[in-house]
Amino acid sequence: MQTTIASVTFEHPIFNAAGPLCVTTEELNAIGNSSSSAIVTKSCTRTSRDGNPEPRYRGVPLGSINSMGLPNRGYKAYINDTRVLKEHKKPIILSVSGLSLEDNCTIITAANASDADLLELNLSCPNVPGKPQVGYDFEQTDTVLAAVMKIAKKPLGVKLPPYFDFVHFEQVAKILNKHNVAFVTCINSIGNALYIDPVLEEPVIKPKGGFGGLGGQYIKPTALANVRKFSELLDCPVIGVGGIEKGVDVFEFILAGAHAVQLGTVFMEEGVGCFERIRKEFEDYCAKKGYTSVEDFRGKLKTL
Ligand code: YRO
Repeated sequence: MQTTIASVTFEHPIFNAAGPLCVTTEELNAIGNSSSSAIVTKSCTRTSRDGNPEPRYRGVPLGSINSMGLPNRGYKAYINDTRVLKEHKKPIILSVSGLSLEDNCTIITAANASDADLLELNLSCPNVPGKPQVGYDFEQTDTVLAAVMKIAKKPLGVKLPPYFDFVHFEQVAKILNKHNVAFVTCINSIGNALYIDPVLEEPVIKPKGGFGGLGGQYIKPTALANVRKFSELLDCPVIGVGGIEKGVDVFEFILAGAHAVQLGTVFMEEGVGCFERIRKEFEDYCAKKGYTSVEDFRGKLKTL
């Protein structure tokens, strides 16, 4: 069940998403010691950040909502960690989320000399105050990619927000193909949802009046749609993320065209044990279907 992305081989297609439980060195080592097939670091900024006031994450029956506010130790700490994390002998993916184009360039230049195998640039980030996040502003997406692709010496992919319009899929894909991004990870959480506790008559998280990114079961069909569309339109591999919590979910994402998948909410809720559980469930499901490699069914969703 090996899979390859930008010439980097993964023992199986299931690893952690940037965000949950990947901020501290201890958490990253725990992912290294788990059945996760790679180690993805929390999106880093130029300087360390405490993030938003708590409560800022809440698991709910069908998923999660968060407004963490990018708590992280700053890029130098993660670049240092790559040297130690290498001992786990699995791919290391450095997630980059600078708050300006200049910061992204600084971080990527430093990452060129790290032990990261792949760089994942988070486009769900405000780059210019008053403008939408980069991923929802196609002019900015084009400008940012033109600049970062010039300096990246490691394979650089992008993490995308969800899209909901066929014309948007086509416009984004055209830009990503033009810049030869190494891979695309979709989707980030569905932005600015609101979850209300009717007993307390309050939102469940504190920042931003309760607005936050939606994850988990709520978003799986949107994630599958984004994976399907982009895997048809792009010249590079797609990594799927959004609402995976069982082995059969992994199967569905690969059927839709994913080369690998990442676990967000389920990892936050269950901890590192989710990687071995879901890997085993996925392998059992494939065995039952008579499939022995992901190429047997990747992208082969049937039509009605
Ligand atoms: O709040 C976060 O740190 C966060 N949460 C998500 O679900 N996705 C993200 O990409 C991030 C970091 C980026 C941002 C939302 C704070 C701009």
